[in-house]
Amino acid sequence: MAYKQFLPYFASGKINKGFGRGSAALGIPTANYPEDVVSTLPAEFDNGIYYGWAGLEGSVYKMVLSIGWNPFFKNIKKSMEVHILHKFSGDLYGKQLNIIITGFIRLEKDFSSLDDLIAEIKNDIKIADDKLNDEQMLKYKNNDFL
Ligand code: RBF
Ligand code: MG
Repeated sequence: MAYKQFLPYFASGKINKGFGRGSAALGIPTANYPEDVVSTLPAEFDNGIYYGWAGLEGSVYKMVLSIGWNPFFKNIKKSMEVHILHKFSGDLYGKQLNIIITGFIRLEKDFSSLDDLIAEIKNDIKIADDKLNDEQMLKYKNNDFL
């Protein structure tokens, strides 16, 4: 797997309006990065589900990230979507989001139902929440980049 050579990976950009599907259909809102940030990813960076830290307006949160074509929804454009492990009251469109991707969870998959996709994402969130408590991962939390 090629992703290993790129971690930790630092990215930042302004949050774009996505399809709104994350909140509406899944109940799991995601902050979408604009195309210029997605196209900056190295070509060999594997599509998949990652975790790390998100910096937004001076606070740092745990996050999970999906990179790829969302096979379940058959997207034609590659996306880079961050789910922050925090409940926000309003939407985050236009805000600057800095992330450090510190670990890999799994490859993107297709699912036979929306419920299966949601269950898998909830499991990803649990894995991220847990892994980010490791000392090796916590050391990135105070990075000035965020
Ligand atoms: N979409 C897929 O088609 N397959 C996946 O395996 C998949 N895993 C995801 C894991 C996480 C942690 C998140 C936040 C999203 C994932 N998605 C996946 C993307 C999901 O379909 C997308 O967030 C919604 O379609 C909203 O754009
Ligand atoms: Mg989204």
